[in-house]
Amino acid sequence: MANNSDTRRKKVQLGDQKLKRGEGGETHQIAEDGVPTLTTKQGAPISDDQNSLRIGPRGPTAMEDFHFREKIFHFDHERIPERVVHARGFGAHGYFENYASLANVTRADLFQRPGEKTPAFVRFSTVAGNKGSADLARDVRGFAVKLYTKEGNWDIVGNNIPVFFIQDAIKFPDLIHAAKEEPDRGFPQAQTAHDNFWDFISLTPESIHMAMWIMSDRAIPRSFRFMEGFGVHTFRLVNARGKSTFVKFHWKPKLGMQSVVWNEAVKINGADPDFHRRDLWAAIQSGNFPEWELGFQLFDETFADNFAFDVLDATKLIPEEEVPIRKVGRLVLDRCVDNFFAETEQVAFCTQNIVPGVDFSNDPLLQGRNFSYLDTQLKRLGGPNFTHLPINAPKCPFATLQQDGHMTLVNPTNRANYEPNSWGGEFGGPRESPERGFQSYPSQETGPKLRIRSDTFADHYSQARQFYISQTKVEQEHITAAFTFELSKVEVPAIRSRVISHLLNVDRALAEAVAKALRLKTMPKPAEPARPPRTDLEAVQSLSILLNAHDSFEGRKLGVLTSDGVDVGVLKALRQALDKEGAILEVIAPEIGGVEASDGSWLEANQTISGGPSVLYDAIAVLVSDEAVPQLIKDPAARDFVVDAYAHSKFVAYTSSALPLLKAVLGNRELDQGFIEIKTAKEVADFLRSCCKLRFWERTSEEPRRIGG
Ligand code: HDE
Repeated sequence: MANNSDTRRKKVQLGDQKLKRGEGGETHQIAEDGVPTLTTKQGAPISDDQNSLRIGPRGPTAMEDFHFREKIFHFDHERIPERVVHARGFGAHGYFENYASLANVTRADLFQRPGEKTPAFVRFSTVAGNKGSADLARDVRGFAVKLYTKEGNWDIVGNNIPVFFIQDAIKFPDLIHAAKEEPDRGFPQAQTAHDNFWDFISLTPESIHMAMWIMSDRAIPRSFRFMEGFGVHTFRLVNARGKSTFVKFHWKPKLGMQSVVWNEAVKINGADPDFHRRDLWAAIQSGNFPEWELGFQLFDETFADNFAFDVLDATKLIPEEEVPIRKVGRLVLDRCVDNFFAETEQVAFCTQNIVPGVDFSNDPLLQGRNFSYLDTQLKRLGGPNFTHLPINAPKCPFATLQQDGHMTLVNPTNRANYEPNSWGGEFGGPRESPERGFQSYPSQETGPKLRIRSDTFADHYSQARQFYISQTKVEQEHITAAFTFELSKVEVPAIRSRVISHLLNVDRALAEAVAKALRLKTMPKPAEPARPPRTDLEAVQSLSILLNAHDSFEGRKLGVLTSDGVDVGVLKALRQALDKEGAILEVIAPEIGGVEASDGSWLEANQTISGGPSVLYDAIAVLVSDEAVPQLIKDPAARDFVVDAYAHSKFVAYTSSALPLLKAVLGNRELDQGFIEIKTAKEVADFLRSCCKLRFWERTSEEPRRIGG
């Protein structure tokens, strides 16, 4: 019988693996060469991990094989229930740095001292898809931040869209059932383009504002690094004197916002389903730490009473133009997790995790969430002691009188596990602190007990319209195309019509454009609104992605298609210019082994042409040699590389030798100003300046930047 135990020991790679040492006697489990001995969970050394124990070489497996049984038993229990929503997510560590003392508005400890850093963990996610779904689903993105403050963990469990579908938490299960895969068939997954979703939306007018947002490019972000975050609900801040100020939380990405286009999203999902997680991981690993600024929109009761909408209604936002955002600090993500499961999967965000100086509002969605998050962690993590997991434990001292339960790691060690108690000193345990402890804001609450929705929540269309007219022409075209795509996947014509009947209350031109694109035979009547939509809300710049772009290529990626004979001078100039801008260059070559450049030097490739399609890049350069062109013209992947970049309005740099490829692939289309020939360093600089605009929208839209329909 083969016994390869010698080679087997060498196979154990020490790598980054941290040696888990018991409390004593640890050294004889580690051989002299530093390689740890494989053991059972009980620490018993294992001699053979390749063969189970059996009776005779071809006989049955012995029950006494404790190593086999432990190994299989543990494997069988590796999975925990995935999150019922936001199952697919990706997390990273970092810190929040406070700019100035905010003691006048909040007593929250993390905001008291300028420059103070608070450790943070952030998990980004999609909502509808399962854990293994693709990153570029059209969906809301979760933006959940855990701040390990010196007075407890504070979780801001937000999204990348500032409003929500529903006004009352009791509708959440219905919304999510409708959005996720249909129960009889188990599909479609990670998609809202199906009957159940639009059936629910069309029967729930309060969701129309949010529907506008998810049909916009906000729902297909280029990367987590390029999206905004929102706390969504109105919260309270409370200062040391007990004065309360209402607040809405905003996260503003340092690199500005950017999205992809739908056709690109669909292709990215095939080319790299992990596009977003890879992007965040790569940025952090390379030291380009993603950053957001935290902003407060602060307002008082008088503003709340006079605002056109109810500040407790999560289907509404307060435009920045009406209540400006005050930047209070920055969030930096500078460390990837050591282990995905232990940290990203087991992190337990709870909206009710707040700290002294922050308080809830009566938003009925928030109130419902405060029940749901704690409850869901019990199911997911299997017991009440999930706070003992390192990712969930506070980093400040904590002392409770709670004890026992599954998997407890910390129990009170004092004699008294109750209070009041008369044990003094070390035996008595922790005591409450009226001065330091959390005080709920003493708002006056009275009224009859009713199942009712306030009248002040009844306007469902006005802000949907304001959102639409605040978009540039390109963005409006994308919204029209998104509605058309989604509704074309709906099989029941009556559902399509019902959605259009709502769009008629938002913007007639939009409704007509979608109806036409669907080839709807008869235009429905506008849905009966609970309250007539207002038409006096003006377009605001803050709601558009394109009007807030940063004019920068920092943090973006250029894909360079090369071949043998690639012009090494041009490539060098490109690399230098991109380095200076803080952008990344990837070399794409016919074979992964690389290419021989014009000066005979060897150039390593990052991707092959089929492995690195242009959808993975923000802009492309085609630097192939004359000799390579005939072969590339025949290669479908090389053709798609150019055609897709063209169709997705990307900037394309090229050397004159590559021109025949562009011409052959694009047929008789004119090379517009988005195509830039590069030879000199100045031309390379000009190309990069164009790339800062991110897309050459003129190619696909006649009036790319005009606001309003
Ligand atoms: Fe959530 N949501 N949610 N949600 N949510 C969950 O908690 C829920 C809502 C959000 O990365 C669940 O731990 C209800 C709004 C994020 O781990 C669950 C309602 C917003 C995450 C839950 C809402 C969010 C969740 C599932 C209606 C933006 C992922 C797993 C009232 C402000 C957190 C979990 C992470 C996760 C319930 C609505 C954001 C079931 C009942 C509005 C970012 O508890």
